Amino acid sequence: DECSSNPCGSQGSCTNRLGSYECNCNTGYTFDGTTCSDYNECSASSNPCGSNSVCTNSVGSYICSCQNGYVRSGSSCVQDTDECSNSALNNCASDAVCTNHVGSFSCACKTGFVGNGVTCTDVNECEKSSCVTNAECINTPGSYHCQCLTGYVDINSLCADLNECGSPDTNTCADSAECTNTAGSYTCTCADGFEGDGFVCDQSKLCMPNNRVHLYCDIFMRSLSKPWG
Ligand SMILES: [Ca+2]
Ligand SMILES: [Ca+2]
Ligand SMILES: [Ca+2]
Repeated sequence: DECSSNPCGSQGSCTNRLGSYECNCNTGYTFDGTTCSDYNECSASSNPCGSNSVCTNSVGSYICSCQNGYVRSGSSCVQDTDECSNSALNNCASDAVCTNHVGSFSCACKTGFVGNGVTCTDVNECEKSSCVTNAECINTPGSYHCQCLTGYVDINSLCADLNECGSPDTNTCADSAECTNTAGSYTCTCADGFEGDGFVCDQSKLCMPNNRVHLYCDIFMRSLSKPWG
């Protein structure tokens, strides 16, 4: 009984015959006269992978891949053009993403835009999005941002009133005017003895050199020498 020495190997079953034996090999293996060895499917007269493909033999099986310039579509290899690689080959909008498919392509609007991919329109997020109090929404192509209103400053993503009176750099009150901070702005008021709109304050006529006898002006002129030098 030749089968007792397992001549067919691990990939086949052995049948004892009179003075001989027979190997019944597993799929992917063939009887080479002695044992069950790998069968090279790729050596068959017709490519088992089909047209436009490359067959690569492996132990007990084989692998199919597509030739250069071809892509897999189901179980066959077909020629495809990457329409996305050339804007002349697709009609996607400039604000869209082009995706290549076998035999076709598709367009989808980028984030922040709406449309069918061929036409994409900016979403005006400011119609819905709510910025914090005292901020305005600025719509931009594909996005938006929030910006504190004039007179407010961004502090921890909130818009807080700017105290313009805290620094001469942030107000244009006249030197002889009093600055008063308000929500979102400030006011300037000419000091006593001065006349004007707060931004330009002229010395009151009361205090002109030829008119200094006025009691009020006298008090005022004395006070001037301290805070305003
Ligand atoms: Ca394509
Ligand atoms: Ca937008
Ligand atoms: Ca203010």
